[in-house]
This record gives sequence, structure tokens and C-alpha cells, in this order.
Amino acid sequence: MVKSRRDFIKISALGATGVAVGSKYLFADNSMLKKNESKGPFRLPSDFKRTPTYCEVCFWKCAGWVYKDEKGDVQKIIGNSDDPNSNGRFCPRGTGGVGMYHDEDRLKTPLIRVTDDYGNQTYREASWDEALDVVARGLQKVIDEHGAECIALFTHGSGGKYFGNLIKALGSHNIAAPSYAQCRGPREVGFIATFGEGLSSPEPTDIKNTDCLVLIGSHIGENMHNGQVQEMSQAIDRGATIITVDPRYSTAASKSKYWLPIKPATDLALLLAWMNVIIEEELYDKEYVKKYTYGFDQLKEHVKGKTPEWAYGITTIPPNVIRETAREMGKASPAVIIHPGRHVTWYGDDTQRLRAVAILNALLGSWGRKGGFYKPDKAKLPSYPHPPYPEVERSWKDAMGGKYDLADLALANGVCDATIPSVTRDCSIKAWIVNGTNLIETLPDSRKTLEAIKNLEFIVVVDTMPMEITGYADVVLPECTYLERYDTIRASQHREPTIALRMPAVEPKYNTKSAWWIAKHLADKMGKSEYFPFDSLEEELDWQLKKIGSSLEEMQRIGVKKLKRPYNDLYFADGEDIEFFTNTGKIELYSTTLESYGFDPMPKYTAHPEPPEGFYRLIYGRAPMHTFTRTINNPNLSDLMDTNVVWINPKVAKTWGLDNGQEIYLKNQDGVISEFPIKVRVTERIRWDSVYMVHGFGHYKKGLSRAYGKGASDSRLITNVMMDPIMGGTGMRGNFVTFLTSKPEIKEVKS
Ligand SMILES: Nc1nc2c(c(=O)[nH]1)N[C@H]1C(S)=C(S)[C@@H](COP(=O)(O)OP(=O)(O)OC[C@H]3O[C@@H](n4cnc5c(=O)[nH]c(N)nc54)[C@H](O)[C@@H]3O)O[C@H]1N2
Ligand SMILES: Nc1nc2c(c(=O)[nH]1)N[C@H]1C(S)=C(S)[C@@H](COP(=O)(O)OP(=O)(O)OC[C@H]3O[C@@H](n4cnc5c(=O)[nH]c(N)nc54)[C@H](O)[C@@H]3O)O[C@H]1N2
Ligand code: SF4
Ligand SMILES: [Mo]
Repeated sequence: MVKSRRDFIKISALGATGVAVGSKYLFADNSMLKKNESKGPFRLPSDFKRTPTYCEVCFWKCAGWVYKDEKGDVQKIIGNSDDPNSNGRFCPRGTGGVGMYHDEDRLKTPLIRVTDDYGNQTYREASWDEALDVVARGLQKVIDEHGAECIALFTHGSGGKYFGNLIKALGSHNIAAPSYAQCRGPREVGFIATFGEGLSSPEPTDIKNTDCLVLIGSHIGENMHNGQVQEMSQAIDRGATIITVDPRYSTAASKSKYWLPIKPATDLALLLAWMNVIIEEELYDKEYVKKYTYGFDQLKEHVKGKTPEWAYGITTIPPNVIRETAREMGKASPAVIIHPGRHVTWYGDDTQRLRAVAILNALLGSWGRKGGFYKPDKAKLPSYPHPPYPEVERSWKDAMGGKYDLADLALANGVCDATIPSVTRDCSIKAWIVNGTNLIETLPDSRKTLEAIKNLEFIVVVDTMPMEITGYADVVLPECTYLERYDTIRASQHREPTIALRMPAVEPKYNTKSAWWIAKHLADKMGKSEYFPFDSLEEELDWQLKKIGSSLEEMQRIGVKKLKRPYNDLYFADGEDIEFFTNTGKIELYSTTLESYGFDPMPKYTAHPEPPEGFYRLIYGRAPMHTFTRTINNPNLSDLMDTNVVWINPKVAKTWGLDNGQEIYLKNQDGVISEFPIKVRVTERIRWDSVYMVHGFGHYKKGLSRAYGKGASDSRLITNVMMDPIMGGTGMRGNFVTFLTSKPEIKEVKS
């Protein structure tokens, strides 16, 4: 059998064993670091050396300190108390980040795909010089034959800036991250359409000062975004009312005054009914609505018939509960937050659902108000001088047929679509640079991702671990972990602007290099050196920091620097005149932008398909000790949770005769069966019409020695994608599964 050029290859773990750090150091916080205290089992000795970093285990980017023992071994990472993202405390994942450095399964040296005379493919180890030569030649060939616009970069993580600089210098602006169209994109577009600005990260929710927090599917507590979790517990201590809308009894639901176990996919009906009560009972912020909003009369008319009784039939939430919760929000107004969530690509009408969330916040006057949404600020870092980037004439957007113009960032799925050739356009994307994103598990409908990859002429993957995506690369480049490198200065928004430094705590292990080094050396090989004018990243960072009155030396000492807000207004002042960045200059309850693009100016409820007989809706989420697929093999974190389970309601388990702990396979509506068995968890905490699992498990790369074969992958079962017509987000919760007690034998079809 002749294999195709880009079959999946398993990169085996290459030798050397790392030293796993004992989990006794997990869950500690700053209070354990008191100087000169006795060296008890849970204390860090005072002679430990520390260097600053910010965490790469998720994108909350908490700043912290890395502690090393006298032998120079990394022992512990804890929060930096000057950092508003962490307030000096790391979450379990951040603390366990040490495991990323110690993981003996790491990628250790560059790898090049080779095919022998019989068509068998393997990887061979290579020097950096040779591997980068192959990459430079691969990319140059695509540029020469098809144009630079046929290169795309997928990236999620710090190194993205450097590869972005490289690809723009080459002449392409196709840069996409799954954190947009598979995550927060619809939220940004919905909020921009309403308030003229999006939320970004960390979200400027004033949770610690709120009197009422409404969580719609947002499972804070399992979703461990550090600062939010801390603020939510502060709000609970202050007696704030928490209302959680979730088909599953989440950790957040267990802390709530109200749990609304909504029928999945019907949230928009609930949101409209809440608006109906808030308007009919005049619970809205009248002055704010009058002064700042556009389209109140149209909205009032729009939600007239959308009574709690109407919504009851759709959502299964009783009318009195809808009324009572609306009144709680009204009572707290404006110190109320209808939380916008983050991973919001659920049912394809997500931008409209998030519009409804934005409108509800506007009615209650919470935008720009204490206990609602504060006005964030962020440090502005100068970028270093370089020649202008070449003009681009084409992009992935050309393949979209004029759709998704309201997307404010590139769509990862759009770039994937633009890689699959079509008779109607001349340029398909021919080369991918993939940095820090495991696209096979991250993009829904992996069959399509694989089809795109098959059509590529060249693909280079930069990663730290032998993840699924690395098996499809022509060249694999091993990045060192965040504990072994410098990176861009973190300048994320918050109540006050801060900057944070990441610097190497230890030398890179094995033959690994940083993204900056890789991108710069590629640029040198491709004749683009002038876009990387500094000889080292230290020099670049020092230049940049000095421009804003700091220096690398200062940041190495303090790790986090608070800057002054240029103005002092965290909230709108009473009666302040404000011009919003919308067409009308007002908060648009009625969106003139959506209308001008031919979309509903106000959100409408439409019914979504229901599970067929014998099938259940597949819903998924986070576990506190893991981040996506990236941590499943981490020695410290897999110690805490090494597999996922499928939550099944007792009524359903009884019908199917399933027991707690029994291993089953899941089969979806398109006949796709989970690769590995998954254990059943019978629990009242999930509705009878749905099943739930944690995302990130079910790895099929054997080189991931702890993660391989553990649990099921939700991604594999997500073959039905519900596209958001407004911005191209990929709704992923329209998939239904049934249960198999054993896996049917699949006959291999020979080609
Ligand atoms: N089915 C399903 N799909 C989803 C989601 C879901 O819940 N279910 N969630 C969606 C959401 S919200 C998001 S934001 C995205 C996240 O999507 P991704 O960010 O792609 O998620 P990960 O699976 O963590 O992949 C990260 C990759 O980066 C590598 N990596 C880690 N550290 C480094 C580093 O320092 N340098 C480099 N070069 N590589 C590194 C890891 O080994 C891994 O291969 O996924 C989306 N897709
Ligand atoms: N520990 C940990 N924390 C993380 C991450 C991580 O990987 N690990 N990733 C981070 C990232 S990038 C993101 S985007 C966020 C995602 O975190 P969130 O934005 O909070 O999560 P979602 O995945 O949207 O929501 C999951 C919840 O939605 C519920 N749900 C499912 N269907 C429906 C429905 O139809 N209606 C309603 N109301 N609820 C429903 C599920 O039961 C589950 O409790 O988490 C962040 N925090
Ligand atoms: S929330 Fe946790 S994993 Fe994310 S950056 Fe902060 S410490 Fe790291
Ligand atoms: Mo996300």
C-alpha cells in the first residue's frame, strides 16, 4: 500500500528521564514563603533563588516567581503579589506548570520527516541548522510558486508574536488562533455591536464589587481563570447573589442562590424573557438607558410576547424562577454582571446570544459601573523599528465568499477551509506554520483539518510535546518551555496597567530553543534579518522597557511593575457624556451594524435540533487541574486527574443498564466512535437529555506516555459544526452521542 505523503507518524519518546517534582509542592501559596522560617515539609527554604515569570499553562498569564534549590533545580512556582491577575496565588495548574519542564516525554531535538523506498515514513533527528534549512526551503518554494499569501500561521501562546513578525515580513497576514472562532469570538462581536468595544482578556468584570453575578454556562471554579475565581469567592463572602444557568450542577451552581438547570441550546429564550420582565416591571436603569442607549422602544416591542410563560415551554425553567431571578438582577442594578462567558461557540447563533447578554447588561446599567464592568487599562509598549511589511493582496478571507466580514480576527477554521482547494479560486493555502496549538484536538471536525493537511505542500510544527499535530509535520521544531526562556513583555489589561517579565529560570533542557530564536534564525535564512534587528531577546526587551521608563534589570528584580492609569476613572462618572464607538454613538440595543449587514438587529430565539431517540447531547467543559490537551501528560497534573469520565443521569443509566465506573464507548450521530473507552459517572448533576465530559483527554499519541489512551476526546465526537453566520465561529454543542458497551470491529478499507 502506498502511503500518502503526510501520514500520521508517532514520534516516540526519546530517552532521558526527567525528575518529577513531588506533588507536596502543589497548592501552596505565598503565605508559605516566610523568610527564615524552619524548613518544614511544606515550606520553601529561604536560600532558594527566585526568578520572575508569567505562566503559560493557560492564557490568564498570571505572573509569579520560580524558585530553585541550591542545586539549581526548579522546585516551585508561586504567584507574584504585585500581579493583579494572580494576586500572589497560582491555581493548581500554574503550580503544576513545573511538570511541563520536567516531562520526560518532551520533544528533545528537531525532527525531519523521511520516506524510505517502500513509502514508509518516519522522523529522523536533525541539527537546528539543517532543520531550519528545510523549513526555509519549504516556505520559499511555496512563496516562489504560489505567493507568500499562501502561507498561514496558526498560533496560541507567547511565541506567536515572533512567528507573526516573520510571516508578515514574508508577505502574509494569515494569522489565526483557536482562541477566537473556537472560543470568545462571538462574545467580542456581540459586545462590539452593542457597546462599540469588546472584552478581551482578562475580562473587565468587576466581580469583587458585584451584588449579583449571573453565570450562563460559565463554570467559574472549574474554569480556573485565577483572578475571576478569587473575585467570585470575594463576592460570595460579601453576600452577592449568584445565579447559575447550566444543564449541569457545576461547582459554580453549588455556590449559587439559584441554579437554573436549563435545557441546553435554549438560553436565548431565557435571556429574552428576562428582558421582558425587566422592561415590563420597570426594573431597568431608566436614566442610564435614556442617556446612553439607542433602540429601547424597538427592544420593548421586540420582547413583548417573550414572557416567562413563553420561555418555560422552551427552557423548562418555571416562570416564577425567571421572574424572581430577573428581580434579583433589577434589585442589584447597576452592581450586577450577566457574565459574558468565554468559550461561547455553542450553537451557531452565539453572536446573537452574546448580544442578548450585552443588551441585558445595558438595560441594567452595568457597563462602566461599579460592581458591573470596569474600564480596563493596559500598558502601551513601543514596537521596535523595522521596514514596513509588504502589502498583501490576498488572504484566507478570499475563500469565504464574502461571509464573516464582522469577524475582527482571523478564523482558524476559515484558514483551514481556505487550505482545501476549490475550483472557484486560484490560491489555496499551501504551507502552515503551527505554533503552540494542537489543531487536531482544537478545531472541531478533525476530518476536515486532516483533509486540509493532506493538501498542504509544507507544514512545520513548533511545540514542546509530541502532541497529535506534530505527527503530521514535515519538520517538528522543539521549543523550550516557558521556564527556560524570555518572551514578550506581558501587558494585559486590568484595573491598573501592569507589565510582567518572563525570563529563563533554568537553561533549556535537551536541544530545544525559544520561539524568538527559531523565528529570528528562520528570518536570517530567508533574507528577512532586518525584521529582527536585535542580536538577542534580552537586548530587544531592554530597549523596549527603557522606552517606558523601566529596564530589563529592574524587571528581573521585581517581575511585575504597576504603571499609573493615565486617567483616574475606573467607572463612568455620574451624568458623564460618553460617545460609544458605534454608528449612533450610543449603546445599541438595536444594532445598526448588524442590520446593515443583513442580520437581525435584535436577537431572536430559534429552536435548535434535538437529540434523536436514544441519543444525548454532548456537552463538555474544564476541570480545575487541566488546560485543554496541553496538561494531560504533565506528571504533576496527571497525578491529580489522569482521565475524564462521562457524566450520565441516573434515569438514563438505568434505561441503558449502565453502572458507575463501567467502561463504555460513545458513538455520535455521524457514526464516529470514541477511540478509547471512557468510564461512566452516574450522577444527578447532569440533566437526562445530555452527557458531559472534560475536554482534553483521549490522546492517541503513544509518545505521551501518561496521557495515551486515557479517556475520550470530545473533539473526535464533534463532527457537526454549527457555523455562526455573523462571524464564522464554530458552534460545537450540536452533537449527540449514544452508548456502546463494546467497540465494533472496524474493517480496514484498503486503498
Ligand atoms: N472539542 C473542543 N475543542 C476546543 C475546546 C473545547 O472545550 N472542546 N476549547 C476551545 C478553546 S476555548 C480554546 S481557547 C482552544 C485552545 O486551543 P489550543 O491552545 O490549541 O489548546 P491545547 O490543546 O492546549 O494545545 C496547545 C499546544 O501548545 C503546546 N504548547 C504548550 N506550551 C508550549 C510552548 O511554550 N511553546 C509551544 N510552541 N507550544 C506549547 C502544547 O503541547 C499543545 O500541543 O481550543 C478550543 N477547542
Ligand atoms: N481549568 C481550566 N480553566 C480554564 C481553561 C482550561 O482549559 N482549564 N480554559 C480557559 C479558556 S481558554 C476558556 S475559553 C474558558 C472556558 O470556560 P467557560 O467560558 O466557563 O466555559 P464553557 O465551556 O462555555 O462552559 C462550560 C459549561 O457550560 C455548560 N453548558 C453546556 N451547554 C450549555 C447550554 O446550552 N447552556 C448553558 N447555559 N450552559 C451549558 C456546561 O455544563 C459547563 O458547565 O475556561 C478557561 N479556564
Ligand atoms: S490561571 Fe492558573 S494556569 Fe492560568 S495563568 Fe494563572 S496560574 Fe497559570
Ligand atoms: Mo478559550
